[in-house]
Amino acid sequence: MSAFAAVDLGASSGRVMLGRVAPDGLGLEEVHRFPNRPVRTGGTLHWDILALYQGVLDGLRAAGPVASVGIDSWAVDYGLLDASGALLGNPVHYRDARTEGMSEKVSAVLSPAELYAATGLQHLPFNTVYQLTAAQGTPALGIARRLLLIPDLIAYWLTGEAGTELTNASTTQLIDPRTRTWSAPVADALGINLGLFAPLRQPGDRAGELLPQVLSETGLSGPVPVTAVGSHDTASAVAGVPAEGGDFAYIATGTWSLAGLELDAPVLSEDSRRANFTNELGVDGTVRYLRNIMGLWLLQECLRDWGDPDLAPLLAAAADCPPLRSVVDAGAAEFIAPGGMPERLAAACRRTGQPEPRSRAETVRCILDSLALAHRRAIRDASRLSGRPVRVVHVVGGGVRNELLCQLTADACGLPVIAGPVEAAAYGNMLVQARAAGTVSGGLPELRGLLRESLPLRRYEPDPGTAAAWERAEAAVAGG
Ligand code: ADP
Ligand code: LRH
Repeated sequence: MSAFAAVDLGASSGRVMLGRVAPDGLGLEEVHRFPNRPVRTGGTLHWDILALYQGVLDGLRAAGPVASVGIDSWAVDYGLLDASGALLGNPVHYRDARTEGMSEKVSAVLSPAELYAATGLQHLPFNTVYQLTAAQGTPALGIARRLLLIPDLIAYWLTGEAGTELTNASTTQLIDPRTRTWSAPVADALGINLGLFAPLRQPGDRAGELLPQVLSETGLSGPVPVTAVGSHDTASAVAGVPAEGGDFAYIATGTWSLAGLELDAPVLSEDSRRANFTNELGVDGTVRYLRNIMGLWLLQECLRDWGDPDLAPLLAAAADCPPLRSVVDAGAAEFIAPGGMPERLAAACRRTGQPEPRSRAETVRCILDSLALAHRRAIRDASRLSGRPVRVVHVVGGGVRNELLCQLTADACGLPVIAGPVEAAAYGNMLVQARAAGTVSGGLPELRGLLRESLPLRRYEPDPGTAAAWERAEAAVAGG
């Protein structure tokens, strides 16, 4: 059988996609999509993990017979299990305020330079090490016997087998990107017990098979293996970039924009650390050298604040707004927390001496101009710091549907943008499964070739008439 269920849990929605490898190419059908709504209780923001798991079960039922199942999700977050394997509370959301002040606590033990040299990870206040530092002394961590990252937790419930998939493990800030295994010195220095983590798994490894109870809940007949994929959604999305050759950059645009390059080895220089580039691990021994940019979260939060108006007319109006009237730093940690986003954006404009957006359309234009500028800076910095030239930018993820964002990104980068697929993470997820099952073969170049043969992609050419304006905007940000 050549059908595969790709479970992709994003911060804004979860989906189960049915991927098929047919003689005339790859197919991907959305069989179930469900909202991912965080829940605040007792002042703490949580993931509603049981609702997500139920969404996975419903999706597997809708998918029908498959050769295997693969799971990817957002990074860094985890659930704790007690000695009986029961979940100790709902996983805490990475946007929860518990990590405030934890960077300072960690740097008192390991300087930012030492931490970067050991792990190659950009500083994000919610990296798992900071979350675990915040959790120190809590009853749950005290009695926990296992820590499972989100996709590994879902896989555990489906199969009864515990593992830690490598690409997502690399976002904990406890992995050495040179050896691609745990960094005992970092864990020891921070008092983190590596024994909590289940053994590492590589993308393509078998991760067990659906339990009898899961088979009956989903109406599937066994055996149905679960295959470890690039379980960090960004790792699967990068595997699903339909690039040709090596001189491409990618931007995975969804709730976040993850912009950077695929490399063979990490870049651990001091310049790289100062530029806040990360060396997350990718499929097939690759390194995802990238920077986190706030992404469409800025837009999602404005829409939520405005009572969820239709997006299409707002984007059309934003396209008619004056370009680059005001831009904010779309990489700034000040935008991580939820709530009051239109006012926070306006405040950032005021603080930097720029005009405030006067309408919703101008706010949207400010967001998209700011994202495009951040995309440009990330790709240029990544190219400079790694010495890798970039000829073309691939945009994948939900942002592919935002034509204005794709065009502004091409203009800002001064490079052609090839947009698609929207569901790159599900494609990367399914291709790793299909290869493990022996349905397709080859390395990433061959898998990407299959994507190029099967997918409609759209090309955006940069408008040279806008180049000077982007130069000025970049200079203003660099000087500010
Ligand atoms: P995640 O995986 O992080 O949950 P997605 O990759 O699904 O995110 O991307 C979601 C984003 O895609 C939305 O916030 C929205 O900005 C954008 N998007 C989705 N559909 C459209 C559309 N029809 N037009 C413009 N943008 C869209
Ligand atoms: C995107 C993503 C990103 C992480 C963030 C927590 O969904 O996985 O790569 O930095 O979520």
